[in-house]
Amino acid sequence: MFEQVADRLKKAEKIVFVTGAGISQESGIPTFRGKDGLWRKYDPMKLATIDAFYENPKLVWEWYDERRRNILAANPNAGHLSIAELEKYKQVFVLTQNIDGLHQRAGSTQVYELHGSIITIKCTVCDFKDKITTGFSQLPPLCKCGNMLRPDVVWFGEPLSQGIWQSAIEQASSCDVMIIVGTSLAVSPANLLPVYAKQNGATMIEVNIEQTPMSQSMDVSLRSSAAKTLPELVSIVS
Ligand code: BJW
Ligand code: ZN
Repeated sequence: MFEQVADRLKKAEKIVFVTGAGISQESGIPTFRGKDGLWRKYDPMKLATIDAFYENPKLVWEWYDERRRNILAANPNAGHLSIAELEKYKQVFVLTQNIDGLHQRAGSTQVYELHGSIITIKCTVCDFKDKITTGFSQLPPLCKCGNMLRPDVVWFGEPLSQGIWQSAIEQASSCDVMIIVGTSLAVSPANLLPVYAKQNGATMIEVNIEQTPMSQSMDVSLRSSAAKTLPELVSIVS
């Protein structure tokens, strides 16, 4: 079975990755639902919704600011780096649920951030949006217009950016191989992307230390860590 997949990987023109928190776990960034996952310690409804933000903006900001500092101190791992390296040989697109920017820092050039970015802030009222280059003198930080700034991430109940979502569907629907890495596929609509690829006849590969709801639909499921497995997969085509 693996040989057949290796052959399709070699012949593929376009490879699309769908990535989640698991790919950054080996960079020291915690996942959400795993053993040491963030949602085991914190209630997502108190930290990752717009209602929670308006109820306690300082608490939500303190949580994001601490995560932002951890993320900025982290480095891309062998998983991120090998996806970037694959661009030397194939057309590669990365559809990521991660907000950590590690794919871009690893050198990937075609990255769609489905759930936004922790490096960017936006105003809750006006159109202001910017990358954060320094720390904040107060939390929550305020916009020049006087209203609160918030992290530019997608919270529960919020729609994904329409443009990014449409592009993600297009890439998923037109790839030869989809490689799904380190996501529990618990969150919609991102968990539909493998369905689009499968419906269009893509070869499906999963890299995850645990089973997921889509494992049965895969051509091959590799039960091993992203930083160990992705370099091995990329070496097949290089
Ligand atoms: C390894 C590894 C290693 C570990 N190597 N593998 C009921 C009520 C309210 C809402 C809903 C509801 N039912 C459905 C919804 C919709 C909701 C949803 O899906 N909820 C479900 C959880 C039930 N979705 C939404 O609300 C989305 N918006 C939406 O649907 O809009 C519709 C709409 C239309 C019109 C008007 C209004 C709305 C938005 C979802 C936003 C998700 N946001 C978060 C947090 C924000 C960003 C942040 O702070 O970081 O995004 S939640 C969190 O989950 C984060 C992640 O991107 C996302 C996905 O998690 P991921 O990446 O899969 O991580 P884990 O931890 O789940 O899995 C890690 C995996 O890695 C595991 O499988 C491990 O085994 C593996 N692993 N180490 C390889 N080393
Ligand atoms: Zn403003």
